[in-house]
Amino acid sequence: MKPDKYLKNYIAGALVPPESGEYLDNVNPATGKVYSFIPDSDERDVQKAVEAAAKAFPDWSSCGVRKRFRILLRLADIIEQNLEDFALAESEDAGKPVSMAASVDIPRAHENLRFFATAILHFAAESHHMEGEAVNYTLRQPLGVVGCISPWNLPLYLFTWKIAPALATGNCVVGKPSELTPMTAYLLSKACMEAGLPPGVLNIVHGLGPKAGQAIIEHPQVKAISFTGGTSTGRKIAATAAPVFKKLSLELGGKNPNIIFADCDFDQMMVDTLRSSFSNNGQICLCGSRIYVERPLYERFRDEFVKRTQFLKVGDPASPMSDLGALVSKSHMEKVQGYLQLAEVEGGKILCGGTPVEVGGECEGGYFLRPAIIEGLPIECRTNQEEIFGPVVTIQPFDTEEEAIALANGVPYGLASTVWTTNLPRAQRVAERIQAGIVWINCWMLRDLRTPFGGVKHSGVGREGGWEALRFFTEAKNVCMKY
Ligand code: TXE
Repeated sequence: MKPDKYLKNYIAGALVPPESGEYLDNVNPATGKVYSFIPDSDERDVQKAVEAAAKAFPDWSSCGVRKRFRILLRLADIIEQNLEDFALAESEDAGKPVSMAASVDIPRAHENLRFFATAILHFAAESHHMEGEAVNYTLRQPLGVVGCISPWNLPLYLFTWKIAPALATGNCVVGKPSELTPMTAYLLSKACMEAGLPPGVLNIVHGLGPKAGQAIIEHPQVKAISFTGGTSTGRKIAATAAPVFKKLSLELGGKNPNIIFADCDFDQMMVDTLRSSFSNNGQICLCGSRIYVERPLYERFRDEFVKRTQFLKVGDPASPMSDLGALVSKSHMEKVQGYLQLAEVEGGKILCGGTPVEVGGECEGGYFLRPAIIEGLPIECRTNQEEIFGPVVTIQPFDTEEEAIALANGVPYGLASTVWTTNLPRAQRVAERIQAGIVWINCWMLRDLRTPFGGVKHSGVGREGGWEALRFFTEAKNVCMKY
């Protein structure tokens, strides 16, 4: 299943060009060169996609869970059978190492489909008995046409995380992947055709957020929006969708704390802290970007962390030797570099990294940056308050549990957090008090797809994962029957 030079929208079961006839450049971030073109779709394409979805809805929503289960499993199998092509496409589009796309992104995409395909077989609603008088039962009905909008950092992983529960519950979807990383969603449309997904059940419209994305949000027939992306985009989406009472699930930014106590398992903590800091160049909403270390361990931690970070190989995403590839775009790289300059203005000391890497060869024009560690910044400075979303972390010592919790909670975000200690009562005390949707104790990014996933404060509204996602994509209707 190979990428094409000119991508097409997937509407009503067919690959079609955009109504405008216009295309946007698609850049390979590892080379800085345009390598394909994506539809510059607008409200006319979205209208067609919504019409196709609305037409498909009566059959899809009433065909029974077993049929939906079988088709979604077939789709998962096709992705798995074409893992190499999908991984290469993801790497070329997003700049991440092929090894990462092949071991994390694409396997998780087919797992998402399998997880929700099977979950729907076990999904049940409640009943409430009023003794001697009546019984209430709850119907969980699909919403109709829903919108799924996903970002560039984990393209197919997050796109399937949304569309799988939406489709499993019987909705029809108009989806839009990020304009920066459209290729695996395009391959997914080919896979849907091969899997026999009925026309219109899933429609994929490519294009810019403020144009194609906004048209999906605004469309009166789109009943719910599931969005992952930046907090300011989430705010715009909420401002459009809330006044017309659309259901909203918003997974937004993070500024996640890692709290490391001196009694932790040092070796395991170091391995996972390196991962939580720099996996995918820090471009994962779950990455820890503020690291707080109990003072007796601080210097040992700092020296070892700097040493291991300097050892990370930044290079050609196609090479199996590369730990880190390119950042997703030129403008994102400039944003991250801007934060590094700001950190110095704010009085921070860059202990390592932060400089561009000349990879050379094919990758001469790519957006490569050495991972950076910054020391000496207070919690209230912008570097510690704003989401950078790059290979940049700050480190700081703390003296008491109370202080660590105050630091962890001292930002507007609240997505994920990590606590390292062998003192389990303390771990649980801290977990209770951290303002975040996710707390990892002595691990990072260990994911069970049944668990609720999402953030508090400016990190979002609602939860994905497990039953939460199936509930989001259905409307509860209580039926009360007197006897
Ligand atoms: O994301 P956007 P951007 C953070 C990260 C990053 C910042 C901005 O800090 O630097 O956000 O990144 C679509 N109506 N995260 O600007 O714009 C867009 O086309 C409807 C964190 O690249 O939020 C894309 O499909 N849709 C994050 C999706 O929204 C709109 C992952 C996300 O893009 C739209 C990505 C609109 N008005 C960035 N405007 C995470 N939490 O994982 C844009 N879009």
